[in-house]
Amino acid sequence: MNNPLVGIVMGSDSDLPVMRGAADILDEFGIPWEMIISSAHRAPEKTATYAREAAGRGLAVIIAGAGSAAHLAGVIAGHTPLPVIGVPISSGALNGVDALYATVQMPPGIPVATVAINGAKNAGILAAQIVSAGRPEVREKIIAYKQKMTRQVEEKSALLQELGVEMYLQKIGGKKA
Ligand code: RP5
Repeated sequence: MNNPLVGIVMGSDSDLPVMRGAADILDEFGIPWEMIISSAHRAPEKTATYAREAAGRGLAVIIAGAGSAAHLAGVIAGHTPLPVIGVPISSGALNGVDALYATVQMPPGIPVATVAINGAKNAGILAAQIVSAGRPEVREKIIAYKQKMTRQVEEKSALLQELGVEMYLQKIGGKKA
């Protein structure tokens, strides 16, 4: 796998600190990706062209992250047969609730699989799960990733039994109090 399988699109460079979370987790799964900045509002032609050409270029999934009146994922979904994952970005006065509603509330016929506000990491995992259909080596990595999370929960619980609440909180710096 060398050619990008996942396209990561974001509305602005201000979305990059969040959207890099998708690229980072795709790297963990060994899935090649590409990343561009485009905008449903500021660069509508570029966005439409990218979406129309994506499947033909071999992409399997598109992740689209945008804030404010976030139409990016929906517009892309309208121009491609590929599955589109939307990431509502927290920006501006409404802290991402505007982007969440704009991304998730798609009309029947044009789905956008919407993750949480700033949920780029989950978008990357979902993209990997989609890509894993027919790619057993990716499926294995996803299984191992989930097993690792389960182990971590078990280890934390065992440590909590051992240390008790106060010492456990001290150990983690009280950061989850
Ligand atoms: C959206 O507007 C972008 O996706 C970004 O989240 C938000 C603000 O964009 P900038 O003004 O920072 O470029 O289109």
